[in-house]
Amino acid sequence: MYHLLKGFHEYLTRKEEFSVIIIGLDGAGKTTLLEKIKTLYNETPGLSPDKIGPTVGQNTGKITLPSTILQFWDLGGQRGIRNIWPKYYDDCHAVVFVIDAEDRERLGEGWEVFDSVLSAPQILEVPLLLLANKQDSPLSLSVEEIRTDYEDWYQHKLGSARRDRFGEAEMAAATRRERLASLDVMGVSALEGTGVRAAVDWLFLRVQNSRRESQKNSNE
Ligand SMILES: Nc1nc2c(ncn2[C@@H]2O[C@H](COP(=O)(O)OP(=O)(O)O)[C@@H](O)[C@H]2O)c(=O)[nH]1
Ligand SMILES: [Mg+2]
Repeated sequence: MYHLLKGFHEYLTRKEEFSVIIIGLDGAGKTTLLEKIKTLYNETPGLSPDKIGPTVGQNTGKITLPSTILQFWDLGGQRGIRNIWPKYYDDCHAVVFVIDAEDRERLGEGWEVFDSVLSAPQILEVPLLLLANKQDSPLSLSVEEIRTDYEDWYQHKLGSARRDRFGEAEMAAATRRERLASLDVMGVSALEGTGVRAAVDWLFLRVQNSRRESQKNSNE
């Protein structure tokens, strides 16, 4: 009887764990975001921004929400270590791409990398959130401007690709159009915490929904 009750209690209080990877160029604010999430959701606060150095390897953090645990992986963004991201793609339940909305000079480089994430086959079905970080800065592009900037960048790239390899670009364009149509972009300030709860709420809802989708598909 005890075991039965214990099992039932465990069933009721069971928490499902989901992995969320945080990627983007170095300096975009990924670690600041992760530490802010820890501070907002955990009893022991995360590191304060002045204690954060460049990320070598990865940082992790866990938060507990109703019946759910979100495990975050902040992966380094320097050029040499970006090639480890795909190793995490197979096991993640959501992807957060952080863009530095203040650094106009590196937006193109950011879009180049974002574009490869957008079209990575392992995560085509995985919820993807684009965060326009550093909204506290008056120099930052707004969410709308970020969206437009990416689309302009992409049209430009498509234009030059069309002249080179027509078929391949057309095919990739169809996949991307679909992905882009459902892409959510949110503005945050990892430094001040603005918009961070809204982003975590989004992740919470989306991982729950995509789990239900995959259960539905496997029952069919
Ligand atoms: N103004 C402002 N600066 C930020 C914000 N988030 C991060 N930063 C700064 O951007 C720099 C890089 O942040 P970091 O978290 O190390 O970026 P990472 O390389 O993507 O992990 C640091 O100087 C941060 O203080 C933000 O929301 N607003
Ligand atoms: Mg970092």
